[in-house]
Amino acid sequence: MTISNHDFDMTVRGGRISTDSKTFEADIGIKDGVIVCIQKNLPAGRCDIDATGRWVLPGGIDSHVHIEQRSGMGMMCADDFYSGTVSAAFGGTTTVIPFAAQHRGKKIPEVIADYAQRAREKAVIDYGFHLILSDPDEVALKEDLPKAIRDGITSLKVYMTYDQLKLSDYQLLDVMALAGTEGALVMIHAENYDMVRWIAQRLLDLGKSTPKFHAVAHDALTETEASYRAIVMSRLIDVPVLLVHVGGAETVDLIRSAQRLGSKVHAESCPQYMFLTADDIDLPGVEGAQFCCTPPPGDLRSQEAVWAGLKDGTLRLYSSDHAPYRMDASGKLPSGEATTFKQMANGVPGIELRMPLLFSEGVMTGRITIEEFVALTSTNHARMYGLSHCKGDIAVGMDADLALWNPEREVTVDTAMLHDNVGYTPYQGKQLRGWPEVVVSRGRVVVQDNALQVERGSGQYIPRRSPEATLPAKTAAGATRLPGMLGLKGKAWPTQ
Ligand code: DUC
Ligand code: ZN
Repeated sequence: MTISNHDFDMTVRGGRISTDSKTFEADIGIKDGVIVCIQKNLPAGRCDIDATGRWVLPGGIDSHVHIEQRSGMGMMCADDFYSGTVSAAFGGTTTVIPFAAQHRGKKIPEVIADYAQRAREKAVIDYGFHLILSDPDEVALKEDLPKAIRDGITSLKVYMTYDQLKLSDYQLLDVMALAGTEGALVMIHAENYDMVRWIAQRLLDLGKSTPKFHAVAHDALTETEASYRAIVMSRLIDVPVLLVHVGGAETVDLIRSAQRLGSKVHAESCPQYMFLTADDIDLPGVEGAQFCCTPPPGDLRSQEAVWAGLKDGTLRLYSSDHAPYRMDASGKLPSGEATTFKQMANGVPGIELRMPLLFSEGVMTGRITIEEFVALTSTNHARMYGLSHCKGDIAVGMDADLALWNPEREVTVDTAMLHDNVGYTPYQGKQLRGWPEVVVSRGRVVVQDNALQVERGSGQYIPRRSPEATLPAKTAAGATRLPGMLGLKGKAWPTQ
């Protein structure tokens, strides 16, 4: 076949392409935002990107980001849909899935419409939404959620802790059952509410209230207990669940064992559990608040467990859980120097450094392969969240979402080089090797020459399909399927 140079809006030529399964050298031809040709020696398109010496990877998908969202405690994130998506793009990410967050008493359709409008005006890369559900009442379960899921919000996030967000076990079962019927995935923040509350109260009674005690209150066992409970509930209902931001070594072991027994439990971890420890929080005064996320970073053993879990597939997703709060009264320090660990906003920024951190510390050190990197940062997210028809791969017919990495570029992390609106980074001073220098989203150059190349609002909403985990399961060879409790596995549950 002869291919004329009028055939392509864009070509990316001379690079080394990696997907989650293979690495090869070829050129990429793009038309109307979609990859239409992958082969060697393509003629240049109207826009021709020289990828010589670059690793051409699928654009990242960050499926756990808090953007322009008010926390359960009422704090507003420092990033809006513009700064959040710009920052994502500079770090090699071309799709984000932030949350539309329902606060109690708010109507779900209004919540979704509000987030959709704000994102439409500001996002520079493509996005979907998960729904945070804090009020699963009858209208939600019978009308609003089925409609939201049909409209492409195919994942629901629920909390087992936090005063304003926590669902009871009864409510969790309701949500899981609904998700099972409608083909949605339930994402779970798993921590034992009363264990955290009990430890926290004792610390406060003893006058131990500075941010470093956050890591004491949120003991890793609180995550393990709640994760176990969530897994058992998922077995009871026979519905898949996804445990988000897993940080504890025992929790990783628990998930691995449950998966080996056939439980439909999936899991995610984040940079803060691989590159930070509780020692980072142990700073004088309120300084440690910069490193406080929930669950908090653990110890070196838990870091190793997370790395091992990502490597062996126990943890399939590597997301940022970007939760941007400034070190001022708007977020981390509502009571200034007197702020207690109970008052500060929880979360760390990471949307821009998520991929560079793993590229440098994982791929360039040989801890993971480049294909594993692609799977963990992009392809698995597309599969997990119903985007694999258009995102997460370099193949003909897929959206032209690409990041061209320079594996030799050395970067010393500094807050000033980042594009978020947080004012600090927990990774300040870290030396990284490898950086995404050109980022393409749906055939548009988004980042090049260290500058943003697209307009505010040029990202698109992507309605998502049913997550792969919710489709009929293929039993892994050798896996032992647990019998459903009460002998009801696979049967329809009464809905009235
Ligand atoms: N913990 C959460 O539960 N949400 C946002 C960020 C965090 O650290
Ligand atoms: Zn969470």
